[in-house]
Amino acid sequence: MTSAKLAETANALVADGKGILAADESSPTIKKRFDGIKIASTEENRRDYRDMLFSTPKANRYISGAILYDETIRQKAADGKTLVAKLKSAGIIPGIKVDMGAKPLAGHPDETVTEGLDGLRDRLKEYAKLGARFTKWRGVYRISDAAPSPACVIANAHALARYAALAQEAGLVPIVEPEVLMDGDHTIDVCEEVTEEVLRSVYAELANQNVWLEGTLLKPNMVISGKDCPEQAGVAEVAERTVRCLKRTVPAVVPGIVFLSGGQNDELATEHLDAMNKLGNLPWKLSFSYGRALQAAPLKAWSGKAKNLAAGQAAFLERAKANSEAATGRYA
Ligand code: 5MM
Repeated sequence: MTSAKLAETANALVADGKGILAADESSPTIKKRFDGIKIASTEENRRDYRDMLFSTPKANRYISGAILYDETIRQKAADGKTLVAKLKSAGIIPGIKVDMGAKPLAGHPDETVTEGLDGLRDRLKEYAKLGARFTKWRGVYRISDAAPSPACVIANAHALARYAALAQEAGLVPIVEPEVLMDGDHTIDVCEEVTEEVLRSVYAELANQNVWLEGTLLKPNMVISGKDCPEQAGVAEVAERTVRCLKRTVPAVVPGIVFLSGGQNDELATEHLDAMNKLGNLPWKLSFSYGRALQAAPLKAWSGKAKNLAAGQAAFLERAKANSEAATGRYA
């Protein structure tokens, strides 16, 4: 696959008013989500839930791509069609999470490094055959008095860049996801400082590994107050600081930045994205790659019951439409 193909996929994922559905919850995470609606995390329930989202009529007006988990990319829906085939026929680009999760970083209590580089070249080839056109890898950074340590920042940036280079070699667009968690009582100042340091290190490593930025997307956290910080920054401040931080660190040739929601409530995640786009004068597209902020409402409406399928899809479409409007700064 040529560079042109990588750029074409990256640009299609951030086409005007479109964003990504992150549905790549690993088994422990989807179990947590299903616990919330009191249904068992069986293979069949996971399949039906994801089929419900992917088959939502007209979703492709707002959703460009969906990130899958290893189980999902191999799964067939109850009607016998693969979930990948259903996404493709709905006009949604299939993607795949290729990291093997954040694991304890030796010598650094409470910090993690994301693993999964061993054997990645072969896994990427297989995912491409299964129909994936883009990939995702998430590095996780916790804020505390001692964290993130330089070791955590360097190790995760290195892994993200090694992954991105391998993904491009396989003809798959890498979504580079460095997530500074909102857990903690830190101020928005600290979040901005840490996010800037993390993004600087990520782009330095991407350059070291010869990653072609035009064929990548960035999936960062927003610059936001810690969840338990007594002073919560408002929407305008989050938007201004996030855009300032990104302008300082993310090269203009990157086609798009697709935010994670990170545990923000879904309405706020939409308002923040909208406020950023309303600022205008941005070198890249700013859109969404939300998991919880797109799925919380449909998960609740569906609640594991086939009779609620239409209600689940309506709730999903509503969040997708709102975020699509926010991705062009037209959310009212
Ligand atoms: C959907 O959740 C993704 C997978 O997490 P686990 O591997 O821990 O199960 C996660 O990477 C997600 O893609 C991003 O964090 C964005 O999701 P949110 O919910 O933060 O928007």
